[in-house]
Amino acid sequence: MIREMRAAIFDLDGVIVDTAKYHYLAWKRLANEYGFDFTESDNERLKGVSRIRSLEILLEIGGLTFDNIKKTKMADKKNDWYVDSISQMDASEILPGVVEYLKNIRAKGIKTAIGSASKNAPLILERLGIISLFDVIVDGNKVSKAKPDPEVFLRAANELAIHPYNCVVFEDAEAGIQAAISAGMGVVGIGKPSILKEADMVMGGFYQLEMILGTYLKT
Ligand code: B16
Ligand code: MG
Repeated sequence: MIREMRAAIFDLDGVIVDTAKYHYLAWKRLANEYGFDFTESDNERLKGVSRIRSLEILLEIGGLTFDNIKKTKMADKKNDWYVDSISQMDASEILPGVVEYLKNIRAKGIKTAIGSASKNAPLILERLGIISLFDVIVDGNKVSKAKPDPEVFLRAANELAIHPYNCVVFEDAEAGIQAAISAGMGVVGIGKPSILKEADMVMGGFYQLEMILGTYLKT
């Protein structure tokens, strides 16, 4: 079945740039302050998950419970450390093949959007110097329901004025793949096929995407 791609919607963290390492260091620092460890494998559970839900998972791992006021303060503290790290980023951290792919599809008239859970998406895109390569940016500030709810992608399609069927989402997290499927969109997983089983196809990265420029082959 051939799906014509008229819009490409990109997750940010793990697709355009690898911010997971900065999230990890900030969450680990918070965990250590509260006397427990947080491993890289624990960090896998936070990919694509909202900031407050990430904190709840962290507290589950540490076996701790706090009220909402305390949780907000903890999440703010982690975010301050995270923002310090991402403020140092530059274009050298954009993942291989991303800029070329964006320029290629835009030259063919395909619309581009960001669909990210991150409330820091505009800051990251500005640091990377690629904000102008996107027609629309939908981030964690614009949506009330986190992935796997399809809200973030449906809002991007709506702002682009493209039917969801003609949108293809590029995602690295299982929750995001589910969100794209629920939105009725095509979905390309960026990462490992063993983890992103529900995607229509899975690629290691954008350097492997030449074959689906213009039209999108659903497998
Ligand atoms: P922030 P994505 C997600 O971004 C990250 O994958 C996830 O680890 C993070 O907790 C979430 O953004 C919220 O980020 O704390 O910056 O608002 O993958 O949806 O682009
Ligand atoms: Mg992601």
